[in-house]
Amino acid sequence: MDPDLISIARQFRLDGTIRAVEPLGEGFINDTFLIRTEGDSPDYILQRKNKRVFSPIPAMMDNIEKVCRHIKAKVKKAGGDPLREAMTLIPAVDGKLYYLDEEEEYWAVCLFIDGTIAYDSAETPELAYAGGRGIGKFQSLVADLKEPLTDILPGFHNIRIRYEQWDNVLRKDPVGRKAGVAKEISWIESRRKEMMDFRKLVENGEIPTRVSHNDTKINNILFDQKGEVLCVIDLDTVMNSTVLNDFGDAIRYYTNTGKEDDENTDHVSMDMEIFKAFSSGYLEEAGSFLTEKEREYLAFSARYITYEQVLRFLMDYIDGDNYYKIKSADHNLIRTRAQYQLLLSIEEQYDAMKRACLDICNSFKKQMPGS
Ligand code: GN1
Ligand code: MG
Repeated sequence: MDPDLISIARQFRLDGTIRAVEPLGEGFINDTFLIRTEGDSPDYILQRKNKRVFSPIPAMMDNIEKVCRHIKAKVKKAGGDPLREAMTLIPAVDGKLYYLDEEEEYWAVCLFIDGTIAYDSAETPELAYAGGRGIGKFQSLVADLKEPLTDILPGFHNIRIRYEQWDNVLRKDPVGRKAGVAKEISWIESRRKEMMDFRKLVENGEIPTRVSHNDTKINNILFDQKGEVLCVIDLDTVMNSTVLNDFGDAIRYYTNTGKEDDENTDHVSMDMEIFKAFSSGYLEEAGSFLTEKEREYLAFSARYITYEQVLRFLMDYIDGDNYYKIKSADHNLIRTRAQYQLLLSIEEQYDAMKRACLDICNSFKKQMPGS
């Protein structure tokens, strides 16, 4: 039965009278709605959180609240507006950060920040540059968060654990799709070693673990009318991992000249100009706290995360489409092929990407007094 969205919205401490609750956006995991209210009262975002993906949801909401509180305090100190430059969670009437309905579904609400723009692609280098600054600034804001965060998705960007899941799904082949995707499977298998080599650097601490966002698609950032980043949203995946995952995931998304699920793979490639613009913005904010090793692996992180995404889409296809929302029976396979094309393009341009990162880092060093 469809949930009664208005009565669910009424379970939260909202200002004003609810006018309507409408679907919003195209997230692959949660279901998102806009709560419109009468008159001058603020509008709100309502989400049904996906409990098959995130578990336990109450711990996830605690993570989000800790991060928001931390960012708000800093925004306030800097003279900014904490209601616009950070997400504001709205508690349920009983004070909890979520509402559990009769179907055992979890719902959460946050303030809708009006007058902002969410983009689906990085249309210009200027936008990519602003996005890079936004992610870098987010990471620096949460860098000194002392409160512990629950690992809400164990192994999320951990390729060792992804391989365990992958080997399992391949062994079971639950819907008999494996034989039809032998070529695609070989794309994954042939790159195992280089991906594990990167992962080992994280496991042995050569690449440090920090608070990171872990899902840095461009539509997880709100821009203001001037094109500056106002607020980073979609904090479900905020956890401790390498910040390179944020950089890599953003590059996977921002630089793609095609769509994530482009049926025509000729459209898909890595746009070097967008790469340079994002990296410049990112390093302007994050360059000062990244270690030498992190800077060295920036370009590789784009290979790592794009590869992981190929694996995740293909694994979900072989598994019978249990994770990502799909629009057609072969949607996950289309996504796999499009992301693989992007991976090939990144691999081709890898040396130039590494050089570009080095040049940007060096140009900042020159600007710093005393260096
Ligand atoms: C999911 O929820 P959304 O659409 O922001 C996914 C990301 C993937 C992305 C693929 C929790 O993000 O990891 O990269 O789809 N989020 C989760 O576009 O799995
Ligand atoms: Mg999202």
